[in-house]
Amino acid sequence: MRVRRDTGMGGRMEDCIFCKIIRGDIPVARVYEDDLVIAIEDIAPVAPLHLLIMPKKHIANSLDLQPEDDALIGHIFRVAATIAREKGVAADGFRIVNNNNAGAGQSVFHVHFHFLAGRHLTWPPG
Ligand code: IU
Repeated sequence: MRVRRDTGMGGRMEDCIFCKIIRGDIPVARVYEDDLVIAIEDIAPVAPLHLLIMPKKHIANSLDLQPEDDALIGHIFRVAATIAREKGVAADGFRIVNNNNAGAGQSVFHVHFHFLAGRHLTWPPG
C-alpha cells in the first residue's frame, strides 16, 4: 500500500474493514442507518456507550475530505445529536472524536467519529 503522509493513508476500499461492514460482507448490528451513514457499536468500548458513526462513502480520514463532503460531515454531527437524544445521553453529555493518522490513534483508515457517552468524560483526552 502506498502511504501518503500529507493526506489520509490511501488504502483500497475493497480492503477496508469498514467498507466490508457497510456492504454487509461482515455482519454487524447497526445502531443507526440512513442513505449516507451507519452507526455501529465499537468492538472495544472505552465508555458505556461507544459508537462509531461513519459515512458509507470511503474517505480515509479528514485530510481527504473534499468540498462536496461538507454536507455529509454536517449530517454526521446531526445524526450524533439524534442518537444522543434517542439514547437518553444528551443532557448528561457526549463526546464526538475523530482521530486522524496514526499519531492521533487512527487505526482504521475509513473516516469515522467515535460517539462516547455514559460516563464522566475528562478533559484533556489522553
Ligand atoms: P480509530 O480512531 O481508527 O483508532 O478507531 C477505530 C475503532 O474501530 C477502534 O475503537 C476499534 O475498536 C473499532 N473497530 C471496530 O469497532 N470494529 C472492527 O472490526 C475494527 C475496529 I478492525
